[in-house]
Amino acid sequence: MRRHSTHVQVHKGLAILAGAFSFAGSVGAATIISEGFEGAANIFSAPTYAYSLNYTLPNPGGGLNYMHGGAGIANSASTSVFTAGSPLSLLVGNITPAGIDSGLVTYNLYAQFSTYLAQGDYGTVHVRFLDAANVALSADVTVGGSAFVSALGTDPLTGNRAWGADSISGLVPPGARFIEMSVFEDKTPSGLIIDGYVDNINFSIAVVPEPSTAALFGLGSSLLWFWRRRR
Ligand SMILES: [Ca+2]
Ligand SMILES: [Ca+2]
Repeated sequence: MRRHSTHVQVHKGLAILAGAFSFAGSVGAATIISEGFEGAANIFSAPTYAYSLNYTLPNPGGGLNYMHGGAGIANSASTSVFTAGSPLSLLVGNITPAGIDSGLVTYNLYAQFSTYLAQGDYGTVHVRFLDAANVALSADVTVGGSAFVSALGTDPLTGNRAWGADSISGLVPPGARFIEMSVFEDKTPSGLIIDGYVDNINFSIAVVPEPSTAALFGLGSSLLWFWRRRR
């Protein structure tokens, strides 16, 4: 009896999700940053390597180049930070202050990572939400980092490391008007170059359809979560 009731809830959840997605084409959405390091310059003014150097396994997504952290301090742990220009506005693609302040705008941060052999160098992509006065609203949102990069696969013959994609999504904090994006590049004591390899960084935002639908979307997700937990 109980089991049957849960089954019905699942179908409700799926129906609500389908309804929410059907609105997606008619509302605000924007890509704030999309950097593949293919050009002569990049928004982080970061140095790049060519995939043809074979410092890593191939990136399944293709492309010719990716960023690294440049020279660090020899025989010492060190960090370099590469920041994308000045703060970037969130008020693009029909995204409004009212939408953000009502908690109706979501973000997605995505990037790909790799590293040099077994050295343990790594990149971390940070996004900081800023208010109208450029004051940080919350702790940085991050992808990549030491744990993620150290878990990437290794070619048994060459020792070259695989590429892996990390992403995180959530709600743009009310009051946010800008973001600042930085790539932190860290090296362990071995070697000189900071080999936190990063490619295809993307940060996008989108409006959750409308208040009533948004509430239902949340409900649908909760029901799906509940259903999965029960399995
Ligand atoms: Ca690339
Ligand atoms: Ca290194």
